[in-house]
Amino acid sequence: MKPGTIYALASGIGKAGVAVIRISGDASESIFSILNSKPPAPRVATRFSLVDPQSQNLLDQALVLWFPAPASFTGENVVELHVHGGRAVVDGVMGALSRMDGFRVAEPGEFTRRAFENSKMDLTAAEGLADLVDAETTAQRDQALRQMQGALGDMYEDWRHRLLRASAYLETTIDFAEEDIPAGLEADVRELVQTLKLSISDHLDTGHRGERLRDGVRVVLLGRPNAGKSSLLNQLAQRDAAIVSEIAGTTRDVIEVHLDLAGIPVILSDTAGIRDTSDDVEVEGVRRAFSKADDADFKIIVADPSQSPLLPSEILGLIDTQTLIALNKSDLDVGVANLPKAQSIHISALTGSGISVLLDILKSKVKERFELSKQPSLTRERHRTALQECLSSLNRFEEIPSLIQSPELAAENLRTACAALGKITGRVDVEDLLDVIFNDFCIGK
Ligand SMILES: Nc1nc2c(ncn2[C@@H]2O[C@H](COP(=O)(O)OP(=O)(O)OP(=O)(O)O)[C@@H](O)[C@H]2O)c(=O)[nH]1
Ligand SMILES: [Mg+2]
Repeated sequence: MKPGTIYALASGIGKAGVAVIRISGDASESIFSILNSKPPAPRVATRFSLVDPQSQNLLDQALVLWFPAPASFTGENVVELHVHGGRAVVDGVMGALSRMDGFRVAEPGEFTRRAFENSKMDLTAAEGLADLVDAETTAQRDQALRQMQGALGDMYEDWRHRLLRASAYLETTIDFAEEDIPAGLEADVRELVQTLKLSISDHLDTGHRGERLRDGVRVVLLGRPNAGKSSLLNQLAQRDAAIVSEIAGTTRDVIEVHLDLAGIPVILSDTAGIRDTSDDVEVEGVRRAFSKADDADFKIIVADPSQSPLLPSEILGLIDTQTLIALNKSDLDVGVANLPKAQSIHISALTGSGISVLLDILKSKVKERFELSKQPSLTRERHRTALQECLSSLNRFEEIPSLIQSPELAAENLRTACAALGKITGRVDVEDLLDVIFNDFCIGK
């Protein structure tokens, strides 16, 4: 941990009713001697006149909270100053703090890092906290809160402890004569590993639910030029985000807007109309449209019934069971023939007719696949990589023909599997293994 007592503005920058300045570290308490006071009762808001120790100018009348270590966010001595949120007040107080002995401005994330280093939270909880601050929709908030409260960390820790226990049992057999090894040990350990592998695979296989809830479900609008994709994007976003014109090939770059559908964040992309063209910029636009289609969770194909063919083969090829077809320009009343089997809705991106039906269908599709599940979902690539590492070690473990014959190799594979899980929560201490051996070990003699 980098030394020093750190301070920072914990609330947003700019004029506000109240601003909160947070101070953490051994020297936090020295604030009170400068204010010629003893620390107030812990965690009780107390009014103080904040006076600049250098100029003796009154800086503000503030509410002050004192959290003595270890019962604080960081686990260190923490002081919170709730000052009036004007620029001059905040600048004055921050300036006075900068002149205090041992005080320095906190680096980004340093309070949370200290909380982690003082075992106030594991890494997944710290990540949950970061997500909570970024959360814009209710589902994002719920998922982040759950993670911050340890739902994900507890699950990974439970898995790791089960592996540690298995590994501890195997390690002890290394010194045993074969006849002293309890019958059934090999089968028990193998069963435990198999069950755990299933849990991990299930968790990895939830269709990126947690990651999409964090980052946004990807919905992409695709279709021929002039079908009305940009008009539909503007309708759904309820603003003029993309240029609309009667010239075919207007949109070239991918245009993204963020929507909140039933609390689930959605990134809606408008793309270039798909057609064969010799215009280099448009060719690149079409390439990007196909690439977006590849990454999409849901595709909405926009079609104009007055165009023939309604959907050329390269667009028909993009349709899957989840795809919605928006038959646009319903205000023009053109008949529709030869519709593909996917779900289709009549809309008019010009008048807005049918848009709410389209939105409802999209909402229910998004909810069905991405709503917060009972089991906590995987939320980050970092976790995915570590879990895959863990699974590889467990696969290697399973290939060992006899655990009793090669206990060192078996235990080694379990240890690397544990270490991979430990990376997720930040608990990779070898002390753990010793603890398990001494506290939980009761085989044989
Ligand atoms: N009558 C009618 N015209 C529409 C409707 N939706 C879009 N248009 C018109 O169709 C033309 C093309 O609309 P855009 O939204 O630019 O179409 P696009 O699919 O984004 O086209 P590209 O960007 O060229 O691929 C514009 O003149 C729109 O005003 C509709 O529902 N009814
Ligand atoms: Mg367009």
